Amino acid sequence: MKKVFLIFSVLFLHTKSFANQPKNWQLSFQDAASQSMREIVGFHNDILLPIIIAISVFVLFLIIYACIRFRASANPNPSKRTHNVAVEVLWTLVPCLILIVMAVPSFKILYKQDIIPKADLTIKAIGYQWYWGYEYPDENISFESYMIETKDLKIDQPRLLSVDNEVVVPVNKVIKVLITANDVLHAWSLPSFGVKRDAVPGRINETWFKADKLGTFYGQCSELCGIKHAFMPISVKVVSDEEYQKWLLDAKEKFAKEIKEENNYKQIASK
Ligand SMILES: [Cu+2]
Repeated sequence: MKKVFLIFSVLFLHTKSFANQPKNWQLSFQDAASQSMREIVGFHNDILLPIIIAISVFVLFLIIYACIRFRASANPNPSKRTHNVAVEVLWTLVPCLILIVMAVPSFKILYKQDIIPKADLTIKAIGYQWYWGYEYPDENISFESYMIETKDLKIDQPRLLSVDNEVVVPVNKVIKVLITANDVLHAWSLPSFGVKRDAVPGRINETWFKADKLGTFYGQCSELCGIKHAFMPISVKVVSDEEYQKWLLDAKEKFAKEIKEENNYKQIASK
């Protein structure tokens, strides 16, 4: 009994217990940390899954029914029928209706995600072979984010997902992400936020998310980009407003972009 309960809880209650990174033997999605992702998960669980299960059960029933009802031993003289208008109309119309039932909520979610609300913070993600570069254009911050090698991992850092410099964003704020690449195609993807966009050299794609949970969230490059494609993870740390301001002060020092050059230039220009 215990075993049955365990299997049941793994199969059906997994979304509750999973955190924000992939787990061994995981089924289905990671925990949602944004309204967008909750809508995607809801669409999958409440609309797609029931339809998939109903179709599978129906087709299985048809196969079993046909095998028994029309078996050779019970039908020495097989039926010669080739057409049935009613059945043909039905098997065309019903799938069309099912597709429409799926398409309406799907497009609704898609277009809702496509409209970027007024951003509280803009960050820029640049894909390189094989790491991510980040900029906070309004804060004059620019840094690179490399995966931490397995041998250098600290105890609570997940393998292949931890990076040296995480993106830090405040909770409950609209974050606009500008995404591009500097060499080949990459893709910036973060499952918990329901975000995935191609990083295309010479072009800027944009997306957004509003994280409503604190914590570190992990994603990976999702476009085959070369030999170390699997080793350029994305790590976003969602913190409170105060913590973000604190990080910002440090980051402006540590990751300052071209301040010195600008000052030098101003000094030279004023001479
Ligand atoms: Cu890549």
